[in-house]
Amino acid sequence: MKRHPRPTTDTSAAARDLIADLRRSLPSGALLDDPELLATYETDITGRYSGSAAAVARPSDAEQVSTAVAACAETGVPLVVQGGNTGLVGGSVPQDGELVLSLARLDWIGPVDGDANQLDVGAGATLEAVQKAAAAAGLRLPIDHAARSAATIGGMVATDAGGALALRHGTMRRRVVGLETVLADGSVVSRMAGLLKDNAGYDVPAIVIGSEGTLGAITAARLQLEPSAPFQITALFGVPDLRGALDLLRALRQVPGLEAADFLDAPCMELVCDRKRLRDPLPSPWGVYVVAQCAATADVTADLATQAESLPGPSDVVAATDTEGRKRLWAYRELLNETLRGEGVPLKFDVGLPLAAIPTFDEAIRARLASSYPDARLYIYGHVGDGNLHVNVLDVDPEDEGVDELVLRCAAEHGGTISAEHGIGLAKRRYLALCRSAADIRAMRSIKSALDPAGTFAPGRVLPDPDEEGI
Ligand code: 2HG
Ligand code: ZN
Repeated sequence: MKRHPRPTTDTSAAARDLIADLRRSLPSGALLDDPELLATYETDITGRYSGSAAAVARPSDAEQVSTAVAACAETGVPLVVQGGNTGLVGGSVPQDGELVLSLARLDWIGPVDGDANQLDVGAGATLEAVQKAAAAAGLRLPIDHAARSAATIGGMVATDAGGALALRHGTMRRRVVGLETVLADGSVVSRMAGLLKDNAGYDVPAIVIGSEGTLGAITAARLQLEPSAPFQITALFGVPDLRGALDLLRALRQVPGLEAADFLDAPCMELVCDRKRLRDPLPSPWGVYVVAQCAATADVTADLATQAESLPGPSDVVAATDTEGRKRLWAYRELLNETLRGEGVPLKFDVGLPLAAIPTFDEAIRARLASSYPDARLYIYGHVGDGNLHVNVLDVDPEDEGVDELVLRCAAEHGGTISAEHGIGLAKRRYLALCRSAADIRAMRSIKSALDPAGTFAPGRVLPDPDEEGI
């Protein structure tokens, strides 16, 4: 079934009015409408989702964002907020001639507040730039993922991004102690004081975080940093299967400072080694590889070794404490995303499961996919420590929604969520009811219509259309 046809460019009168209005009200260079320049904003990183934009607005401060949002509300042209365009669920790809509101130019990074260990940043600052700013002050932003050089803080807050360190440090939500948001009427809600205790009224920022650009445009955030740990160790383990990985996780929880436990299955390891010309990490092959990391105030190598020896089943391990060595071990896991993109258009799923259900989910998904799509290639990896599995399916028609339903239904049947950290976007909105009750979805609709009654922000994302055949 084709669900994401590429619409023709919208030349409607409303779009023309909007473009004329924005030309008048934004500084020159802040509006792009040359079709060639629009192309990179119109397709996502995987190539699965694309659409057409009326134009791209590139404001450089919150006031200009407010101007652009108000112009959209006035002319009735919807908009989609875009950060680094690294999303995987079609959430920030324009549809049917929407305005792309690119916040990439809001890339300022303030000075570190050394009293509170907090940092103000613009929505367009990349994760990597903010990590570097924190490090320069002897601190750390403990959130990380492989798209760090392009993903922006605004996008990560909007999707409540997770990543490898969520096991100990939580998702983006836990880092945000202040937020500035432009709402659909152009008004700006600014809560940037960074107060750790502040319960005056409803927590508007808490609702905006994770709303995937459907409730407002995040223009700035105040982030909580942490002291950096003097000792870090990364270990790559081989274990027979996911049950072995869970045994390992249980043991690793005894090691001080455990902050990440990612994994990749054997086909992932074979593929990444082959395509990226990496040496096998361990002398013999294993069914599952776990990349774990501890950050502590003292050397925990001995604790790690003790726990590794205590495992009930066979295992092997290689570890590094120096930066280069640790990077080399993470490379097996981190290079997977681009490796898979190099194989075609991967169908990507980002499910979350109760830890105990991981092995049975894994068995079920392999069996169901093999029976319905015998030619499909399946790669499973992700963050075993927090139950977040990235299921990637290759060699199937990217327009075939049957795979989506099969994977997401399987996650829901195992007590999980259809979206752990990538969001719902366009990709999964039809399936929201698999893991959210009717009452829950009704409450979400009420919030959406209260904050954005005209549907200016990202229509059709997250919430299923009431008239769409949902699941
Ligand atoms: C990761 O954990 C990211 O590497 C991206 O969440 C996963 O591309 C993916 O499927
Ligand atoms: Zn991930």
